[in-house]
Amino acid sequence: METIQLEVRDAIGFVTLSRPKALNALNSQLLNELAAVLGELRDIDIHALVITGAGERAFAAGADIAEMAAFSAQEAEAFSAGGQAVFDMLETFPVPTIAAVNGFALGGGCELAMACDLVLASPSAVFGQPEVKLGVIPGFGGTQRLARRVGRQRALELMLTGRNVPAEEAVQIGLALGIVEDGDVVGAAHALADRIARNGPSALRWVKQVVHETEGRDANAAMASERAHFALCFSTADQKEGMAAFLEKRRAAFTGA
Ligand code: CO8
Repeated sequence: METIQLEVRDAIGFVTLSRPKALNALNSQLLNELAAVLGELRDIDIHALVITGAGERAFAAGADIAEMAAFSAQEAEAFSAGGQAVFDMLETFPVPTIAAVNGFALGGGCELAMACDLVLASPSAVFGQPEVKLGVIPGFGGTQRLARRVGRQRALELMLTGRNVPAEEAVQIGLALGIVEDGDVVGAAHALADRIARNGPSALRWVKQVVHETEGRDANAAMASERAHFALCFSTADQKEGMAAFLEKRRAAFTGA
């Protein structure tokens, strides 16, 4: 792979977007390679996935403007569909995903971060959906995911002005979970992934599944899904172990069974 680096360490997948000379802009090659890596990682037993950008300056400064500049409407639709499909793969990835945002996360870069479950930011991180400045709109899920994160009015303000959002504001409005003051966002993501991985694996998978699958569904259907998955937990050995460990005042030893 030329544009994606993958490392698996401590049962965590670390995916690095790697086109640092173009501030890790998302071109077709990178999106295809990201899809291939996510496909490979689905078959590996990992606890979590961390995504970051190579270099000091950017997570990803957007979809690749040089590639898009001469697109026809049909090519634009295909590019948008491809990006949406990869980000959907990420959003529904079976284990928790963490974006470690180490600089610019603009346009498609911000959309990529929002397709992850949790977003950690370095103090220098800058978010935004500046597409309107280029005469286009977000095309990799931003019109949907930004409103879900920050609410409709704030999302519209950000997409209509295209302005940059510094890390501190990103946390205030719920776009990012927190700022990693020493700047080691990948280290902080690793620590967060380890903390999450102490919990029951099936419970983790089902929390994520219920939250995502019930989005936009009516309240009764959503509650029914929560109930069904809650019940499913009681067919696992991990539920018995987790509750026994609590009652015996010891730490649970989950096996994923
Ligand atoms: N695409 C391609 N190349 C880029 C991009 C990008 N998005 N961003 C930066 N680069 C390149 C620059 O062209 C430059 O290359 P070179 O050295 O060859 O001239 C290199 O990266 C370094 O960038 P700068 O010199 O501009 O660095 P600065 O520190 O001066 O500025 C910025 C950094 C502010 C991040 C600036 O590069 C910038 O504004 N970039 C574009 C940000 C942007 O508008 N992103 C949104 C793109 S649109 C989008 O993402 C839509 C997604 C949905 C698509 C749907 C499809 C149809």
